[in-house]
Amino acid sequence: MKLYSNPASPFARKARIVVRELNLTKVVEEVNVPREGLGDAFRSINPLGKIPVLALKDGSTLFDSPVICEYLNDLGGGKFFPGRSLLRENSGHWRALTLQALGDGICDAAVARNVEVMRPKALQSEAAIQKYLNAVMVSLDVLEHTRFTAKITIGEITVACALGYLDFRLPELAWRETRPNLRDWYEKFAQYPAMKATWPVALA
Ligand SMILES: N[C@@H](CCC(=O)N[C@@H](CS)C(=O)NCC(=O)O)C(=O)O
Repeated sequence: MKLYSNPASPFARKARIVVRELNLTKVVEEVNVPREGLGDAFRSINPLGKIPVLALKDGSTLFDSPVICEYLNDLGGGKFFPGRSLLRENSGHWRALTLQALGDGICDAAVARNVEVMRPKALQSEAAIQKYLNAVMVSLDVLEHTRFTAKITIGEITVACALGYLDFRLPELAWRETRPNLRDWYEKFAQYPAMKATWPVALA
């Protein structure tokens, strides 16, 4: 099967980490899609024009990153999506999915902010830029007070990809300065071989 991705995408990085952690590198071929290959040029593969996409052997395609990661987790017998429980809703399955949504949401806001600042100055909306930045900052504050354990779920993977993306695209945020717990947690998480092997790279 083929994983359409590129080395700058934090969403694709989640799937690329799961592939490595579950030893799926022999069955999942990574196909690099450059920036100019996205949007309209990519709609025949994903109508939304976005990566990541997982193209299966039977011709079907899966997107977006939460769906792909769950599929890969099942395929590789992983435990990144803990089982459901209604007894402790703030742990296990629902916690992992909510943490994943928070990490993905940080990336969505950071990407939207970057798109806005790349527009001609006269067309930029300062209010929109501030709104996106607020979403990132308040989410980081929530993560600073999140208790992380040694258990790694799709939530932790996504948060780590989001922090890596902020370092890559928004280093001026200096998010570590006021968030020592998150800084220490990320410093350890960033040592995993799958994190190191998927470090963001600027597109040519
Ligand atoms: N919710 C999607 C977001 C994917 C996404 O935004 N991908 C970006 C790359 S980081 C993309 O392909 N953008 C191209 C475009 O919007 O034209 C997911 O989780 O997979």
